Amino acid sequence: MPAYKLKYFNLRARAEVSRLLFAAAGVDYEDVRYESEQWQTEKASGNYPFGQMPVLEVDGETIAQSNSIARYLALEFGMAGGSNLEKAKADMVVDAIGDVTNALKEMWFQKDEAKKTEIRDKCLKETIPTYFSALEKLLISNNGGDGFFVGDKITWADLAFLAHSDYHADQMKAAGTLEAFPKLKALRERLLEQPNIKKWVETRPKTDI
Ligand SMILES: N[C@@H](CCC(=O)N[C@@H](CS)C(=O)NCC(=O)O)C(=O)O
Repeated sequence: MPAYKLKYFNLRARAEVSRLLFAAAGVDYEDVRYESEQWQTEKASGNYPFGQMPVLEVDGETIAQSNSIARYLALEFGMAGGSNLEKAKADMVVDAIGDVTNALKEMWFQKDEAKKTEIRDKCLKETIPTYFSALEKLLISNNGGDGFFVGDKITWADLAFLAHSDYHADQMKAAGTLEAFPKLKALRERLLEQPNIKKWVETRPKTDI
């Protein structure tokens, strides 16, 4: 097994899918978390391909871009999907979740409180229900929705969904968002019951996002 070092801020955000992959696969890695000040020094080092984090070091080689990192780990750990078609289906779920995250991000970075509320309402009334209905249908289309998004075992699509669904409880102050989507809600609970994932979620550093 290579020596893995995952570098990010002390946040779940863009690194958590990769951390969940390490946890689910039971693979050791160094979970490096920089404070903002340390990051400025790191950034100036020129060792970050896009001057941003997360990055993953694999035996000293650096990969940037959160989804590229997570996809690589999923491939390495056999959690990317079986056939190329399954891999594409897992990617599709991850990309759809990325669309929702982008919509939510607009809200987080909005300074004007009235606009923030407007975006939040749109997310809760339109974006999330639209995407979550589609995701629930996709889940149901695979073994009736009582397993995982793709194939018959956990892929990074499930973990991306798990990481994302935390944002709802924490950031949208809308813990009930999943109530309208019983299969997605049950998937979240099923994932949280997996011993490796459960252990990571219970012991990981507690952060706002
Ligand atoms: N597309 C990149 C975006 C990375 C990104 O925006 N990173 C932010 C933190 S979430 C960052 O490093 N900000 C500090 C900086 O730009 O100096 C990815 O998905 O990894």
